[in-house]
Amino acid sequence: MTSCMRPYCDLFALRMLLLISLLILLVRSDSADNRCQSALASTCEDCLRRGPECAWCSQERFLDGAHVSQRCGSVSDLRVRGCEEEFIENPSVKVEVNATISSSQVSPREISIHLRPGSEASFVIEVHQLERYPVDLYYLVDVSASMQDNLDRLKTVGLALSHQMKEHSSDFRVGFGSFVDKPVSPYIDVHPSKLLNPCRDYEVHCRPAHGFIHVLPVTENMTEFTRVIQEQRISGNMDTPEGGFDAMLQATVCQKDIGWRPEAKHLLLVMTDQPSHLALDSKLAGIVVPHDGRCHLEDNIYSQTSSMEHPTIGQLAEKLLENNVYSIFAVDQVQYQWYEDLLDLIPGSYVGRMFPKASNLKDLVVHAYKVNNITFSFT
Ligand SMILES: *[C@@H]1O[C@H](CO)[C@@H](O)[C@H](O)[C@H]1NC(C)=O
Ligand SMILES: *[C@@H]1O[C@H](CO)[C@@H](O)[C@H](O)[C@H]1NC(C)=O
Ligand SMILES: [Ca+2]
Repeated sequence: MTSCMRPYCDLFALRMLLLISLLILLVRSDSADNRCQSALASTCEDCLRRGPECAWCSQERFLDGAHVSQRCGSVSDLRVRGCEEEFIENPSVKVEVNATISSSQVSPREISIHLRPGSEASFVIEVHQLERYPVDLYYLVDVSASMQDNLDRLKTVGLALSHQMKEHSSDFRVGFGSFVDKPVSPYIDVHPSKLLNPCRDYEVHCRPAHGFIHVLPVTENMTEFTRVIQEQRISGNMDTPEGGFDAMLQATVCQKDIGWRPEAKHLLLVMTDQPSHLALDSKLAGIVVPHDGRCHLEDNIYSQTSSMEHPTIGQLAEKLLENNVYSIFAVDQVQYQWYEDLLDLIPGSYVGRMFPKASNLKDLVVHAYKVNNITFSFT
């Protein structure tokens, strides 16, 4: 019975096809709009989270008087409803790799990612651990009076450490800087006779307190290192905590002065027998300007020590990360716990107990270096 002539059959089939496609189209756009408009989105972020097909119209007088959720919809829907192209917010997910910066250890070195709220992106990072990595080690030493023994031993220990590190590093360099505390009352005794020699009462000649002095830029010349250590003299101040974080921040951000090499691993070795002052401590001395996180070295001396607060731990951690500096706290047994509590707050840091006269300093640093190599962290 069904006798249709071929041309009509074809036409019928074509019509059916068109109808079905149209239906599919309708269903699809319908479900897209449903997704964008179900449970009224009241902000752009809300709307974009609904799904990759949802966009937001930010045009000022869009559908005057309509509920704000009407601004959310598929791009085509928004166009139809009269939203001008430039007001349709529909950011896409983009991962861009900057291939112009290359490195033998990590590739790519720079990735920029644009995400929309609620979306994901993935990328691959290749890490090649060089076996014998160039290493820069900066000794940041608390030279308050109680550190005399450690300082005395540092030149021999420093040499031994340097020899040992040559087994692990193709190119090992060291630098040196010292710190005490903010040289203002009440941290130091400001009696004129004590300013120049804070240790007068003990009939010892020592040098004035200072926030941070950068003494030796990172070098491979160990003779120079030894000479510099020999010249160091201790200092004195009044209260127990010292200005460690203040000095650490300078040593971290003053890249050029310190001489941190971009391709080397940066180790900041903090030797102290006391905890550090914290950000707000300096209010006691009337110092109320928050630390700005920048380098302030003038003639290798930290110039803002008496005018800026100590950095916060968060600020310090951020700067360490930003500059790829790993801190190693070599601290007195008594203060170990204080520094151990910092480990969670300062990623990539390490704390070790320093035995009297810094006798185990070599092992401590080598161990820190090895641990650090395994838990290679990146941001
Ligand atoms: C890639 O990095 C280089 C060096 O930092 C920079 O000059 C360049 O503009 C970057 N290119 C892109 C596409 O970000
Ligand atoms: C290393 O330092 C010493 C003294 O500090 C200096 O005499 C010597 O020339 C330096 N060596 C090199 C290779 O620079
Ligand atoms: Ca102090």
